[in-house]
Amino acid sequence: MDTIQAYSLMCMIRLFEEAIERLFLEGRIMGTAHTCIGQEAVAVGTAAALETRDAMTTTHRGHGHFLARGADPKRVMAELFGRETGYSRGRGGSQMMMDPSIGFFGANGITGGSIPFATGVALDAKLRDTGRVTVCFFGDGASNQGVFHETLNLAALWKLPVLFVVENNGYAMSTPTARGLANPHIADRASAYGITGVSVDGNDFFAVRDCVAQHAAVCRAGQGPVLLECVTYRLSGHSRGDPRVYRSREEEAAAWENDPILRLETRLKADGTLTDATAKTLREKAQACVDDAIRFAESSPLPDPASLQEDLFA
Ligand SMILES: Cc1ncc(C[n+]2csc(CCOP(=O)(O)OP(=O)(O)O)c2C)c(N)n1
Ligand SMILES: [Mg+2]
Repeated sequence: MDTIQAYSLMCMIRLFEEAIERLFLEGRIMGTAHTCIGQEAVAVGTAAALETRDAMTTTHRGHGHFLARGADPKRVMAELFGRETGYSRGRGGSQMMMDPSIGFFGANGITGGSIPFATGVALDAKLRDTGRVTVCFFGDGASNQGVFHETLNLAALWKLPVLFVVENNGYAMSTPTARGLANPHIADRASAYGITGVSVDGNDFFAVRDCVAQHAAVCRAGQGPVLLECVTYRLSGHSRGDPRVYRSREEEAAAWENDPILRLETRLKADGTLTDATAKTLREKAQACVDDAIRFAESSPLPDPASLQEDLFA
């Protein structure tokens, strides 16, 4: 993935998420969703550093990770619309999408739920010696779950090829990290398990990409897991309809100054990779891709009620 592709992908993810927030307000999609506006550089920077054979797992805030990994925006949107053409045939919605064919082993509505799951994928890679690295995304809130500590201990003990990527986006629902973490530097927790912990500017596409590439190589070389903290900011509310009463509009305005897309665009223009005109064209293409996805989803059939008991595991 070159930097122009990365920029296009980040724009598409942003526009996809903005569309979802709008579609909820208009009552065109149901249920709930958590958007990743402001965190696009983590998703795309990570995806840009991985190989085809690698794997990813995500959280409740996972559309960006999935799209960055190569998911079809049409099928992601169709899943949000509850249509048969969606990734889970319209039965799961926002937090229930996966596609093993692109090494994407799913989202998880349980805070911290993906941490042991990703580690299982990494155990499989180690036992079968596939050279696959698994990236496990989770949030600052999830890093307070017991399962985070249990899993890091085991992954470190067994030297599993898993890159734990914690997106420290400033909040767990309405709780700011300063009120939820005794030590706000999540990367420091790595030392408890004798593994490397690194903190990186999660709004800098290049920093994320290079850091993931460097530490994925460590995992791939059999030297065990690494904990990578990407410091970012959740520009969106926690989930749809969040009035964001727990933070000020001034704080948000300051965070928008650090918008990862704006930063990448400024950098690419400064080094001559991108012009105003090309940026405009790329954004228009990204918007067309999202509009196509909405059209595809809305024109897709709802699941047949007679198929309700298919694909059930109980
Ligand atoms: C086991 C469990 N506890 C609580 C919740 C409710 N919940 C959903 S998202 C969330 C906050 C997660 O915060 P963080 O891990 O920082 O992720 P972010 O939402 O910031 O991406 C909580 C507590 C849940 N889904 N699962
Ligand atoms: Mg968080």
